[in-house]
Amino acid sequence: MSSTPLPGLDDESFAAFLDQLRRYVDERLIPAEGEVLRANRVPQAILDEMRDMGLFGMTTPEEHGGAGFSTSQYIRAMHALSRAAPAYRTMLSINTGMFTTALRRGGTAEQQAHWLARGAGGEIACFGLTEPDSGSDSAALKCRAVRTGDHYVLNGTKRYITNAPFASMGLIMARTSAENLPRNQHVSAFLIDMDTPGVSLGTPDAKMGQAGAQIADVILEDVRVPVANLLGGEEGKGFSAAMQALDSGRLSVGAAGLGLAERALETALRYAHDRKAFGTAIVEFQLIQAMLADSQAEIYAAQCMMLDACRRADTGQRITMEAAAFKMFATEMCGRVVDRVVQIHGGAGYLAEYDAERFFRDARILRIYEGTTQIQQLVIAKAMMREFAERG
Ligand code: COS
Repeated sequence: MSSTPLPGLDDESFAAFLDQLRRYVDERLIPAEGEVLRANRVPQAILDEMRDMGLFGMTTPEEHGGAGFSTSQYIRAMHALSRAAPAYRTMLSINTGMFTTALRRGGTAEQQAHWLARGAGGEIACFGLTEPDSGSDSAALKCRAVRTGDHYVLNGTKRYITNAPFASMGLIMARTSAENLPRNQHVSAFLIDMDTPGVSLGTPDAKMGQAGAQIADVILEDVRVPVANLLGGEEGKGFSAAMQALDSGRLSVGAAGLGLAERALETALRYAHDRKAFGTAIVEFQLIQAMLADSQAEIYAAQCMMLDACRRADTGQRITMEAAAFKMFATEMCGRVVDRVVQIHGGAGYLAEYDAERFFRDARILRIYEGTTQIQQLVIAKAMMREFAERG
């Protein structure tokens, strides 16, 4: 099992990659947003381009067909993508984030060789932790895996599963013990092919925002999964794998909040220059300037947090606290920024015709998924208390 940080590209190659990605975002992804919104999906041609650019394999080690990006490189790439509609990042993010992290940290060599290569090649993955009766309290899951000979039989329902409608692979958390065990060791993780008999999907859920990013229930009825697909080959490793995967997922969601806030603020700055009131551009009014300035300062703080948390991850440190703090701050900040952006647009900010309204709706889920703000507060406080106890 490998858990060492990935080495990453050399600085010059990464700078060239990021430059190319930023151009792709501006010249291809942003102009295609209308199509994503109308069809409620990312066009196939764009998915193919993203595969050809190697974006699905950003965090996969080179020996498994990926680019081997360091955490800093990966998160900076997700940040760059997040200037465009959230669906683009979402199509990649389960592969490059939670699925790959759990496999790299917790998978056996054979599992890594098989599943990482598929993910890097662009087969879409989903990650099944949440259930109808367990969201924040993830260890209370009911989905059951019972061993019979050389298979486990899985039964249960997973809810709000991002990318499920497009996925061919899933990493599914299920309980291998009816009783709750210390350190949540009743939770195990299973790698499954989504076309396994007994796996079916609910109708994709209608949502407030983030058009093109789809979620659905994953229903498991007597799904037979070979023992070889138990993550790490050992029962009881699932919760830890899920939490480590969430550390990576939270950095990515923080970067999404930051990218969206930056895009929204640019839109407001442009609007404030164009829009006239009382005989002058509204950007000249100090109360408008205050909203712009507060937003810019908060964006700067989130940029610094992102770079610091990623730098720590690249030195091999556990970044549970930093990922939670960045996710919490960046997504709450994004909520404040998109609200001000609507305000700066005035009545126009409430109209679907302007992007401000869409940004406002797209931002709302960021404070909820991959751990609500309240869960991040618990994670941060727990880390503080643990450190305090260790200091004695
Ligand atoms: N990295 C590695 N191991 C971790 C870990 C992490 N980030 N977090 C937990 N673990 C492992 C550890 O082994 C831990 O035991 P120790 O603390 O003794 O080392 C064990 O798991 C149990 O962890 P913990 O005691 O923190 O679990 P809790 O039951 O207290 O739950 C919360 C913690 C509530 C924070 C957790 O359930 C959570 O994050 N919930 C939100 C889930 C979520 O984000 N869902 C969003 C959708 S998923 S796509």
